Formats: sequence, C-alpha cells, structure tokens
Amino acid sequence: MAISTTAETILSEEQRVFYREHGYLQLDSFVDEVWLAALREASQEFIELSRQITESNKVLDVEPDHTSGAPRLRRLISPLDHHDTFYRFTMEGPPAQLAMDLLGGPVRFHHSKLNYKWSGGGEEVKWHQDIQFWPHTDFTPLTIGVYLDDVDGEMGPMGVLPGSHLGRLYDLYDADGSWAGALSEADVATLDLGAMAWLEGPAGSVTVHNCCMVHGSLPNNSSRARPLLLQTYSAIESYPVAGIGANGVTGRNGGTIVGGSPSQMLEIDGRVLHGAPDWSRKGAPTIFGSQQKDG
Ligand SMILES: O=C(O)CCC(=O)C(=O)O
Repeated sequence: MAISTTAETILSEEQRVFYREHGYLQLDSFVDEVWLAALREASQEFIELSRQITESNKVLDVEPDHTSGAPRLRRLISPLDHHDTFYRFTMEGPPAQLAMDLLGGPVRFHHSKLNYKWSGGGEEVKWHQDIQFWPHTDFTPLTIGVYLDDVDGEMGPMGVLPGSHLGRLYDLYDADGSWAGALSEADVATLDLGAMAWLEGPAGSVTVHNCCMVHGSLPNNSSRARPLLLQTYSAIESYPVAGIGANGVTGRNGGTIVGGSPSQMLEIDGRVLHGAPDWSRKGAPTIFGSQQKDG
C-alpha cells in the first residue's frame, strides 16, 4: 500500500547534519495544538476502553495494578490500526513529513506505539538500541516521538546517548541466552551516562532517534502521565529482515510507503537489485505464470 503524501522541506540543513552526526533531534512544540487536541481525544478513548480490561491484550498493555477505577496504561499498541486520527497523523501528519525530510524522499512505515509511562512510578525503559528488535537491510530506520503533554525531567523523558548510533551494536540477550531487550549491566557500565541527553519539552515537542542509538528512560515519579506517541519509518530502499524480532508482526499498516510508490529497489552488500513485487499479501505466482503472463 502507498500513501501519496507530498514531502515538504521542514528542517534546516544544520538540523539534518546534527541528526546525522549525533543520531537524534529534539524539536520544541513541533506539533500544533489542533493535532495535539485530536491526538489527546483519541488517546482518551483508549484510556476509557482500558477500564473494561483487567490485564493486557493485543491492543492495550496495562500495568499489573491497573484497575477500572484507576487505569495504569503502559502502551497502546499500533495506535494507527485502531483510530483514524492516529492513522492520519502517522501517514500524512508532521512525523511523516519529518521522516521524509530526514530520509530524503518517500519512506517505508514500520510500526507505531503510544507509551504512556503512567504517573506515580510508570516504568523505566532500560538502555537499548532498536535495530536488534527489528533488523533492516540498512541503518536508516528512525523513530519519531511526540509528547502529547508537557514533559519535564521528573517525568522520565526520553534519554539518548549522542553519537552512540555510530558505535557498537550491543547484544540484548541475557547471559542465559534469553532475550532481555536491554544492554547488560556490564555493557551499561561502559557507557558515559553523564553524556546522556534528556529530551524534555512542552506538549507537541518531538524527539527523533536513529535505530542504532542507545536510549531509554527513567521511571515517571511525577503525578502526571507522560504519553509519548512513537512512529518508526525507514528509507524506501530499506527492508525489514523477515524472521527476526518484531518484523512481520508490527500491525496491518507495516510496510506502507509514505510519499511515493514501492520501488522494489534495494542494495545488499554494495550491489543494487530490482526485486520482484511484494507478494506477501496476495500470494506468489509461479515462475511459469509470470513468464507466460497467464498467472
Ligand atoms: O517510552 C520511552 O521512554 C522509550 C521508548 C522506547 O525506547 C521503546 O519503546 O522502544
């Protein structure tokens, strides 16, 4: 599927260079009040919906002490699959424009999520890199976060380690071979945590981080929730590697091309090829049908 959103130039060259060199951006009040009001309204619908559940399901991830009277949400999974406002925002709105600007043309949407980090102890996100969760054929994937409310240092803002996107790709498995989804304590001890950039900002502020960036966030010990709407895009020439991590299970809109049409061009090991069409949804024809044009 392709979405014909037109790419606009919204960043300065200095901001693009900053992203390339440091691996992140922080844009204060980037999303306007009209979008913010619509996003908050959509989010509120899911908070209300969460009152009907006692444990996490495929749409909502809730904390163990979540109750209908006192909801405690961790995440709305793949928001754009469940609400048109989120769909339009992610496919046509500011994050889509920003991704196209940073990646220089049409982009491939991968997945989105709304992390709530609830007040009074909303959980930390341990230091990790994203690319191990959903490897791609290159390192262009980036994630754009939008704070739906004001976020200060007490609320567990996103923390990024500038420049780490150009460094080591860490092993996110535990010593016993189980998936940890976070750097080991030994690897964390090697990081310069004092250099961490904490991306705070008023409602509508945007964070961008590259898929290789070491990042995470502390618990939210404030009395306010910290809803952060995150969406991931890659360059159009970049493809998720099937069979690893979340690739293939990131929601029904994963793979949508924004701002162009699928090109099926890709570069592997320095060689460029024009791959066959995407047959993953309709089923593949046989080589006989394709070659005889009757399949
Ligand atoms: O919500 C956050 O603070 C960080 C989110 C994150 O890194 C993730 O969900 O992968």
